[in-house]
Amino acid sequence: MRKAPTITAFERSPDRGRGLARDMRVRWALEEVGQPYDVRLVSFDEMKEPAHRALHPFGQIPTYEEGDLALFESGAIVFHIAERHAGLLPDDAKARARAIAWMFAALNTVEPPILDRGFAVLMERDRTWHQERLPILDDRVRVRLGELSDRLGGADWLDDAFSAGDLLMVTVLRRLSGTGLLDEYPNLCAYVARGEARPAYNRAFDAQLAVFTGRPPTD
Ligand SMILES: N[C@@H](CCC(=O)N[C@@H](CS)C(=O)NCC(=O)O)C(=O)O
Repeated sequence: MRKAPTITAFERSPDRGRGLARDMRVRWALEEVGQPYDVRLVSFDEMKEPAHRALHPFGQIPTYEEGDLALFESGAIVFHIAERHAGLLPDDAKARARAIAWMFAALNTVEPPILDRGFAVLMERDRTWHQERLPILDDRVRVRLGELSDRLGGADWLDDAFSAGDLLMVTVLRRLSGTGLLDEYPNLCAYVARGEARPAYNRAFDAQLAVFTGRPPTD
């Protein structure tokens, strides 16, 4: 029998397992396709050691090991899972290409301004210019949220059926929780809530949280 893939996740997470660390994307994708997986928890020190860097050149999580294949980058891992299993990418070639475009859009167009803002709040809060800069960063996030909101309109998902593009986009938008920015776009809030309501999302969330509560996830 083929061994289940192994992913890495934080032993200690800044959000205490509330679904923001990027192993959540990989867990969710694996749950969507019904692929069992093992998790190896790593400390911040271990992530920077040669053994982990052999898997992840930037010394981060998540990684993904399946037989002799080792992958890093959450987007590449989700794409690999979506290619290997049914359920995360449409069969129709054009719809599939569009879903892949949304995966890139989530990580390459929507996530960067959200990360810039998050990084500023985390690391630059004490700088004299922080309060002056924050509204600029907020507005950069708003530009992308407004555009995404316009495109989504009243649809449930970005391109017809739920796909890996939605999975990544929802996890990216969730990084705004607590900022109030997403609340300005009711259709995006509803979109995120739809993602969070998926059974696979909940199984992944519970499994990540269980690392920190010590309580096993309930199925
Ligand atoms: N682009 C990478 C980013 C990976 C990343 O930033 N991982 C974070 C956890 S969500 C991490 O390991 N942070 C610790 C560090 O960079 O030292 C991906 O999508 O996988």
